[in-house]
Amino acid sequence: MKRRDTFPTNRQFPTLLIGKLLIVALALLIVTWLGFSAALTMHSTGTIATRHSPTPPEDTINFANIEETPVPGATEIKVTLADFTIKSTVTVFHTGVPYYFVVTNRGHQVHEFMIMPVKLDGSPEPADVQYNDKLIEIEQVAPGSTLYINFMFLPSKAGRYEIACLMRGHYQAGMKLPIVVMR
Ligand SMILES: [Cu+2]
Repeated sequence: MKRRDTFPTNRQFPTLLIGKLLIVALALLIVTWLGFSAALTMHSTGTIATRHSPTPPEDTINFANIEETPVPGATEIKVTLADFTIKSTVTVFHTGVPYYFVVTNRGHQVHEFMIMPVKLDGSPEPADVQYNDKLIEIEQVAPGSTLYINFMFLPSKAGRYEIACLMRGHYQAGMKLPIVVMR
């Protein structure tokens, strides 16, 4: 009977230990994150004294402002970002063709213009593949603004992709458009 009495205690011990370790790990993460944001804020503003808020003020958001002129013979592609859809006048592209992307954010929120690979069946790649093999990533397209970008798909980049916005929750809300790049 005595052994039975101590049994639950023995079983609880590793659970308690894991719980404590988790709390310590979480605390470390928070401290690291706070330090990281402080460093970022310092880097972007050059001062630490006036910035105590962990949320960056509006004026530190780096909106992309790309206004390239089209290369001769480029095919114009109109991409429309909205809350929360992506439309494009073309979804089948060819390698070696100069494209001129005109990307407009018609939404009320900040969006991102990204071209990232998907699997052959169209399902998303793991996050590291999405980021490592992305072809374009332009963050922070301001509401109401338009970007003008020349882009050519290299022959080695033929495959399946998505035009996507990976801002928090936007991809899940529908900001993805399958495209194909053919040789
Ligand atoms: Cu978005």
